[in-house]
Amino acid sequence: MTKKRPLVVVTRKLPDLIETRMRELFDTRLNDDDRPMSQSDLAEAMRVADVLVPTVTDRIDSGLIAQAGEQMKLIANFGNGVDNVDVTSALRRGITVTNTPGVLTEDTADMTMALIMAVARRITEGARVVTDGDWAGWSPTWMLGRRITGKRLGIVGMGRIGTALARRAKAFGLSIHYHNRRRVDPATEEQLEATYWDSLDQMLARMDIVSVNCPHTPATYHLLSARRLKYLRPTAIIVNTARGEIIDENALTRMLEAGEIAGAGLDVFEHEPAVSPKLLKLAKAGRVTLLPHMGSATVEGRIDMGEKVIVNIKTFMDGHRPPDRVLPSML
Ligand code: 8YV
Repeated sequence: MTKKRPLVVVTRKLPDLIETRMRELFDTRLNDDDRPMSQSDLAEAMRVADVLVPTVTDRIDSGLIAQAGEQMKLIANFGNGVDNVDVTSALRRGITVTNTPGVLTEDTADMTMALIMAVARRITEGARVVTDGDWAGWSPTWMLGRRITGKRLGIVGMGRIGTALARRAKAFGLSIHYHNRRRVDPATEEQLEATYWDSLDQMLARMDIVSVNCPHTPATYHLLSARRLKYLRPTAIIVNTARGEIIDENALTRMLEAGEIAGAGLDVFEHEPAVSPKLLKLAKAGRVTLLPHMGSATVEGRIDMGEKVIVNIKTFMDGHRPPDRVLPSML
């Protein structure tokens, strides 16, 4: 007798290569038109599926998990961050959760560096002047940004992505500072010539550039609160390629409007995909660069993420512990 193939529901369109492989391995239900599923679509999927493959655009909360059918056993998140999934409720209900770590580190670090450059050197602003046909010619005092080399970069969250950013930033001549729950190993610190700050407040007060690279968890929600953001220097810029919820976006916007901070580069927002009109206005004025959550958006990265999802499902279905199991203690 052949073993029944698991029913795998994938909530968004994935690369063709991944979808083809999934169809070969599992009884797979795909989302060809890529429209985000509603909460009731997700509830229905969880009632019938053995495995759900959600993305950052799906909110798998305790209410949904409570409605899951008995057969639902695995949430194989297509993404590194799992703040879209209530991991504790899932585990309590006997559902394993996995993610896709490691394969989007370099791409996200690249995009973080790109945002630092974009804001400091006014790249999006300059590109717009030319594209709009508004360039009247070169001038020695026009379109001046700020030099990167020799400045201090403060990395909030020195995990995989933070470390990959530090390597890049060092090559650009930035001095590396970081705040993390735990100090990184001495060899890495030495290699990066990185300075550890136990106090985030004190680090913020001394940086030229701050980059947010920690996961979004209950402990990091509004880690950069209105109170903390006040420590930033008026010449400082801040970039965020992690999660919008880590920064108090309203407080940051108010400071940008008041000129209490020089600029921001944001790839993520507190209420994605909504972006506040005030931030849009600041972007039009050239003070901030805004991107649509594309930090890990490369062809190679998405395929690697899909392959991780497949390995996690396959391993789990074969009765073993999946390589990228997420536990609440990791959050
Ligand atoms: C992904 C991300 O595109 O993996 C993450 O945590 O933030 C993104 O880069 C997204 O999560 C896919 O679900």
